[in-house]
Amino acid sequence: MSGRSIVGLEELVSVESMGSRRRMAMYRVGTEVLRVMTNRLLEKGFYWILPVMLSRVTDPLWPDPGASIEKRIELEIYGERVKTMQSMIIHKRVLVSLGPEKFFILSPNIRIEKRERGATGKHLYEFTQLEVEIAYGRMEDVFRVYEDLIVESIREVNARLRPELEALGRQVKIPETPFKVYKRRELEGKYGSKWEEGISRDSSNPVWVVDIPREFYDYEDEETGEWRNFDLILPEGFGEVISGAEREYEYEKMLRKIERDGLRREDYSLILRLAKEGKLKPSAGAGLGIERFIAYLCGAKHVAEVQPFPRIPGTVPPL
Ligand code: ASN
Repeated sequence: MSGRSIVGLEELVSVESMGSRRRMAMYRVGTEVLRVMTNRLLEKGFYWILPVMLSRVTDPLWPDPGASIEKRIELEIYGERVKTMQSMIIHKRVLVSLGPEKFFILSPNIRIEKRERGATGKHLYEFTQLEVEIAYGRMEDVFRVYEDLIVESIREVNARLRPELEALGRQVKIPETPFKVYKRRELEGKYGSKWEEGISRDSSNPVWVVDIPREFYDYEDEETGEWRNFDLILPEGFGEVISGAEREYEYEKMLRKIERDGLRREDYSLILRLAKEGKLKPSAGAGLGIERFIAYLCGAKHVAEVQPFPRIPGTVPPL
């Protein structure tokens, strides 16, 4: 999965290989994953909301130590400054408070990652998250939702796409549920700062990791210092595929955290106003990186292999 040169990658995802047997099998797996996941969520009563891509406010992706953004894109429309979407987290928080209490969004994100990230095998500068948000939800509710989506899509892919899996020379076994939960501190003790790689290499089932210091919107228990947030780590070096959390909803606390992070409070004035008026509901949610999950099922060498129009950091393809 890692350490490939960008030159090799460009070849791997050239326009000519767009319709190869291997890539066609990947698109088929992707189609099945999207079918199963959206169907399961609809059966559970989630609303299906369509995404937005330009907005006055987006996810700051800061101070997440895992983020490595080279450039934040802002442009002017109708005389106003807008940003391209880094994640719909702020939109999800507002919608879950004022609109449907549980919904999902297939949300395209633009994150201009540093060039070096082209070689990790895991990063794209355009990708899609399957975002979920549940009013008054807890982390465990979100765990159960995604465990079901993951298990059912693997089951269906294995049952229905035998020729495709054969072409890919790959078959992922159905994971055991519930997935194990590790604390980030315990993994740091064992693996140091590269805990994600360590646990991904050493486990054969996906695992949840909780309590990861990051953006202001994730809930932090001020008494214990623990964050009520999580990542899901896939095995075999595929690494993180879901991030999520229970959310902050109290005005004073959010304001304090926004200032602590050195962010501009004006950027978050809407969500702050709702919090101040007591209209921001507690919620929990997460986003699953669709391309990463498909890449895992397909045993892709680089996550960009599952994209017909690959978005590898550091490269700008013809299409
Ligand atoms: N989708 C993530 C969440 O719901 C946020 C992110 O992508 N940074 O927590």
